[in-house]
Parts: sequence; C-alpha cells; structure tokens
Amino acid sequence: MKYIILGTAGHIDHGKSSLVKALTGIDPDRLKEEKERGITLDLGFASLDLPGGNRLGIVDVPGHEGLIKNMLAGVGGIDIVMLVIAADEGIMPQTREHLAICDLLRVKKGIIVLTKMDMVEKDWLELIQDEVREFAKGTFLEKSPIVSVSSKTSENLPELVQELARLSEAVTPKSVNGILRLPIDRVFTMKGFGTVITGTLLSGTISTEQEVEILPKNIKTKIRGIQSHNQSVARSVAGQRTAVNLQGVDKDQLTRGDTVVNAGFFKPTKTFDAKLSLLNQAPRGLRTGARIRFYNTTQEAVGRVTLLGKKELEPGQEAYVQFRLEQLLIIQHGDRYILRFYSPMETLGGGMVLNPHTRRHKQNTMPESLENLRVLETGSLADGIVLLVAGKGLAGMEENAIIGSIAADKNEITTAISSLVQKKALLRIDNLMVNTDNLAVLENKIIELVKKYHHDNPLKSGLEKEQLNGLLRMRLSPKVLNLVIDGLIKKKQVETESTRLRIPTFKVAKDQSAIKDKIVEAVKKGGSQPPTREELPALLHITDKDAGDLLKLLARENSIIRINDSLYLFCKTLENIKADLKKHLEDKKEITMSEFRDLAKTSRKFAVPLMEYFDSQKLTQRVGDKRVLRG
Ligand SMILES: Nc1nc2c(ncn2[C@@H]2O[C@H](COP(=O)(O)OP(=O)(O)OP(=O)(O)O)[C@@H](O)[C@H]2O)c(=O)[nH]1
Ligand SMILES: [Mg+2]
Repeated sequence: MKYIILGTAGHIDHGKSSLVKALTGIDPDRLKEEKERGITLDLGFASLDLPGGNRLGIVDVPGHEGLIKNMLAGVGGIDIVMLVIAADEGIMPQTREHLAICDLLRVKKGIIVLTKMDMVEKDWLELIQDEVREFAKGTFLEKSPIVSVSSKTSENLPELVQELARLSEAVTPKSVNGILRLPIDRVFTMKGFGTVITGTLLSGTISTEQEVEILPKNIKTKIRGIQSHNQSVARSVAGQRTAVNLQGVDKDQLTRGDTVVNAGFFKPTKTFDAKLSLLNQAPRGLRTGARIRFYNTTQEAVGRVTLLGKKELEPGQEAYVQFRLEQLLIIQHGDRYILRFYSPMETLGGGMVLNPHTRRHKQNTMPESLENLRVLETGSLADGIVLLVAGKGLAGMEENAIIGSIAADKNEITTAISSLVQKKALLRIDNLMVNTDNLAVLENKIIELVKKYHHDNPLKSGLEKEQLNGLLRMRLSPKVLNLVIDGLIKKKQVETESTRLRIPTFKVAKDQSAIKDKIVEAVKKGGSQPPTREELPALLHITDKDAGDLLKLLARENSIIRINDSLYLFCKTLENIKADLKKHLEDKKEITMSEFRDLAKTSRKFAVPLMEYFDSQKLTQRVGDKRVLRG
C-alpha cells in the first residue's frame, strides 16, 4: 500500500471543500467561522481509501486570494493536485495562481475537476472543457485527465475516484528511508493527552517512544502517541498525514512552521543559495536586495534576495540567488519554494534550494560561485555532495550534516559518500568528510610555518602543535589537522618531539645566551665606537660564524640594531645619536661628514655607514657633500 497526499487547488467558491466532502464523507471545513461564512479559511484534512489499496491523505486549501499563505502551507507536501474549476465560472485568477504555484513546486501529478456540472448545460460544459484543455497547455497538467462532476448530485464521482486510483499508482511515494522530517501545520491540545501537532510526514518514519527534536526551536521531546487518519498507530511513515502527541511540550511553545526531526541531522539556516524563476505572469520583476517572503513546506520567512551575477530580473527570467532571511528555517538541497513580494503580497515565482548553508559570495569569485550553483542544480548527487563539502573547507562536514542538507534517500546519500571516499574525492576521518583538494594547501602551509618558526627561534627544538593551530588562521577541524600532520610525519617532511613539530634537517643552536649577553654588553659599552663583527671573535673568544649568527639573531630580537654587516649599535646609543643629529639639523639646517663624526663622537669609519643608515631611514638626505633633513 502506498501513502499519497492529494491537495485541492482552485479559485474561491469553486467547490473544493464540497468535493472533498462528497468523496470522503468528511467536511474539511472544521472551523466554526468557516461553516458560518461558507468559505475555507485554513487547511482542512480528510482521507480516502482508493480501489487498488492505496490510501490518499487529502489537504483542502482555501481559494481566497488573501489566504494564499495558508494555501502554501498545505500544498508544500502534496504528491497530486486536484485543480478544481467550477463549470459555471471557468478559469479565474486563483485558478491560474494556484496552478502556477503547483508548477513551481513541481507537484508530481495532477487532475483537473470541473465541478458544479449540474448547474450548466451540456454544450457549455464542452466549451469549458476545451477552454481548460487550452489553459493547461504548456503546464505540468497538459496531459492530465479532466473529469466533470457534481458534488450535489454525485454525478461522475465514481469515475473521479477511478482516475485518482490510476494517478496514485503512477506516483512515486515519498522516501521512507529519508530522515524524519515532519513540518507542523497545526498545534492544539487534546483533553487527557496534552499537546498534539499534525503535519504531512515528508520523509522517514516516526514511532511512539521515539526521541525527536523540534527545530528551529531546539526543543527535545518524546513521542507519546501517533494517529494517522484517525487511528492510533505505533508508527507512521513518509506520505502519511500524521498527528503526534508530544511529551512535556506546551502548546504555546509551538507554531505552524516548526519542524519535527531526528536530532543531529539538520542545521537551521537563514542564508542559502537557490535557483529562482519568476513567473511570466508575475506582476513585477525583482531588483537585488528586494524584500520578499519565502515559503517552503509550512514555513514562512521574510528577508531579502540577492541576485547573483545580475542586478534585475524580469518576469519570466531565471537567476541564481542568495536568500538572507530574518528567521531560521529547516531546508534541504532539492527543496522547492515559493517567493512572494513583501508588500503588496504578490506571488512572483519560486524554484529550488541549492545550498542550504552558504556565506556571502564575493564579486571577484562570482563566476566560480555561479558555476558551482549550476553543478548543484543540474549535476549528480555525488557532484552536489563534493561541492557542499568543499564549501566547508578544512572544517569538513559530518556525514549526518550532509544527509541533513540534501532532500534525498538516506541510503543513496551514504552510498554516494562511500564511493567518493573510495575515489579519494573525499577523505573520511571518523564521520567527518573533507574535500581532498584542500589538504595539499594545508600541508604546504604547515611546512612553511614550521620552517619560519625554526628561522625565528633557532634555540627552540620546534613548534608546539597547539601554537600551530592558532598560526594557521583557518576554520579547521582538529581531526583534519592531526591527520595531515600524521601524513607529513609518514612522508618524513616533519618530525615530532613530544608536542613539538620540526623539520627533520633542523639542528637546534647551542644555548648561547651567556655569549649573547656578553656581545650586547660589549656593544653597549663601546657606545658609538663598538667592536665590529670582525673584532668580536678575538675579544670574546668565539668563532667568526657564531659572531655573525649571534649578531643577526640579536638584531632580530631587537637587542641591538644593525647598521651594516660589520657595525651593530646598542639601541639607546643609536637613539641618542639620532636625537643629536636631528637637533643639529633643525638649528643649522645642514651637516658635513666631519661635523657629524664629531657630533656622534665616532670615527670616520663609522660615521659614513651611520649617515647612510639615517638616509635609508628617511631622516636625512644628501645634498652635495652635506646632509639636510628630508622634507
Ligand atoms: N450546485 C452545486 N453547487 C456546488 C457544487 N459544489 C459546490 N457547490 C456550492 O458552491 C459553494 C462553494 O463551495 P465550497 O466547496 O465551499 O467551495 P470552495 O472551493 O471550497 O471555496 P473556498 O474554500 O472558500 O475557496 C457552496 O455553496 C457549495 O454548496 C456542485 O457540484 N453543484
Ligand atoms: Mg473550501
């Protein structure tokens, strides 16, 4: 037995609710006000067992043009649409609008029912039938059956039921192997039970005693009881209208638009990418940044739409877009949605969600972003998974998060992931998937950082792993980092010493702090005529190489200042010379080399490189054989 959901659609007063009642015996108009006013205000529900054994859950929607919002909450989960047109009135505005909405939502199958046939003559009915056939051309109902009925006299109702049975045979039911996703369309309390929610089970199954989560509110609860089509059941499966009694949740905590799910798969989102098609009949186009209303399943959110690679979109045109909404939603790749203008509330178009979690696209990488979206729209499931994971960079993506991001059969997704891992397009670390293209970048970056560390810290044995993580400045999973380090160790590109990383050829310099202190002391004592690099070895009994290396090291540590390869000065000494020079130039405007030699109390051998040092520091400049302040 298949579970199929049928939704009504069509203009106000065309007989949708009467037809549901005539077919099922259940009046879908359950509210007092609906019965009094004779119009449907909110969603109504019924069910029908079809010949052949399939069970139809029926969602009856309002036709009133001001209640499209409620219609959208109902139509999101349907497999078959029954477009109802009153034979006496024919095609009306909401006939068109509802059909366009079902088309955008890619409702799988449909049937057109001409109601109130008892109210018109036979030749009028034939005329309307032709008109309707013409109207359906170019839409997904083009080849759908058209049945004329009367809910009043029951004429042709058996024929309609036969057609519905045939249609439901042709429908592929919703995936029972998906993860639980039950968008809430009603919340109420029942005496003796507490809070009950209802909805169309979009995927997966739900069982009594099961622990579930209600998103985006992050409410954890347990299923106390389940009813489907007014019968208590232990389990309900995708495609069934389902009422669920929740444990310990207050009615006021929940609203239409919340979603009951298996914990750990979905991450609510506000920013996501999609394909958008504007209807030919849309009353206006869109500019980037326009304020809009977004509809998916029973969810509604306001926000803005950014057109990617375009600034304006005319009716009938398509674009890739990014939505930035003000409320968190539960959506998946492959979800269909409807877009309405913020105010006035007009239906503009709709499309498909491509990447449920994205960030702002930069203008300079827009061509790449658009190409990725094209692959997410038209590529295979595997192509899509690779792109979703690549988008997370080196932070990677948990397998469950991938499953939660895609509206597809869970087994198909895990199979695709496994084969991507086998082909080495993805790397699996426990449950974390990383796009392998990104790993080489990380390897090079680590080697570079360790080398730089050695250069800056010749006395240290290597770089602390913890410090490395901070230096990398990447959104990076520790699992990925450890794995890449292990790989580098195996390839002998780095080695570890307890918690430190180093390049295998690196040798720690001896601890020369005592000698370093002596060098600084000697340079300091020498004032403006310090011992040179060439003089230091004899003075301190060190090798030429050590003298050179240590002077450079001390200069890097800012203990002394390098004037040239041979001459290094103590900081304070240099500061004093600089201050004297500046004062002299401010007073006298110029200075000769011999004046400077005397001013700095040094020799000609040092005066020349010192003066050149101040030139390079842009303090002074040469004019003839004198120096002046640089302007
Ligand atoms: N004679 C006749 N009247 C009908 C038939 N079907 C519906 N009606 C009448 O048409 C009116 C509207 O019917 P509803 O079923 O409420 O129409 P609806 O499409 O559900 O209207 P909304 O839900 O408000 O959009 C009611 O007065 C019905 O009695 C029919 O087959 N024959
Ligand atoms: Mg109605």
